[in-house]
Amino acid sequence: MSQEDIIKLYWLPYSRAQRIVWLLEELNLNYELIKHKRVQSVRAPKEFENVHPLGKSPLLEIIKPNGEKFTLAESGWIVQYLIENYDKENKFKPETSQDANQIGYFLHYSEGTIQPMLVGLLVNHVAATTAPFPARFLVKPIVGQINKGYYGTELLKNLKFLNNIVAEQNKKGSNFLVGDKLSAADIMLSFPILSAFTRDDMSDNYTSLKNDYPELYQYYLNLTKLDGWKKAAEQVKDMQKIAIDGKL
Ligand SMILES: N[C@@H](CCC(=O)N[C@@H](CS)C(=O)NCC(=O)O)C(=O)O
Repeated sequence: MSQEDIIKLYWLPYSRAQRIVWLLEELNLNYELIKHKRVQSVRAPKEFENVHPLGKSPLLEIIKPNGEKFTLAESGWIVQYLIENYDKENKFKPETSQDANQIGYFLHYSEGTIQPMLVGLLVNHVAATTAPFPARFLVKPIVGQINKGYYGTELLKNLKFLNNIVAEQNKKGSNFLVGDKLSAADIMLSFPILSAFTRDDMSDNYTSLKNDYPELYQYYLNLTKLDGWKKAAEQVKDMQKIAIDGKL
């Protein structure tokens, strides 16, 4: 496919941006990957604020042949935009209107519902592990209660929900979340699902996720066997460890 637009992706290690690398590979697009290390262990560098005021990752810049430039933020919107504008072979076109509805739901569900639970757990984990010495004894049980009463419990509810969907899909012979092919739903949800399985440590006593949600875990391992996933992993292997063919 001839591609006239210049596409630049601003990327951070272990971030939501990896799913955009994966989509760019699936769409067979040429792109420039601007990789930055995180600063203060988790934050994006200040330079990202020159691209978008909130300075998060992923950020995408599209430069048209006439010089017109678009800056795209929010991974759900970036995924939607790339598919709407560059999926010339209709690889990601839903087969039915039911599938379109379900994919649209997951595009928003990913950042709107499941991801905030993981962010809550991460913030609480940082609070519990970085509080100064005497306060730590107080902070730890408090955040433990918050996780038990909300973030952890809600995360488990969401993982059960997804596990049930994958189990139903498996019965129909599909390894994907919607229909029988890779969709924007798989691309978007790969990040929270991967985060849940690879960072069990954050969720206190919820360490048996792989055993409790086996279909979802196998689904995640299957994603790491796809060619597009592997090509995307190749692009970033100098800066992050990433599972390929089910192995880290
Ligand atoms: N809802 C946004 C979230 C973006 C976001 O928070 N990205 C993280 C990386 S996964 C980030 O840039 N963190 C560094 C920081 O906040 O300084 C999206 O889906 O793109």
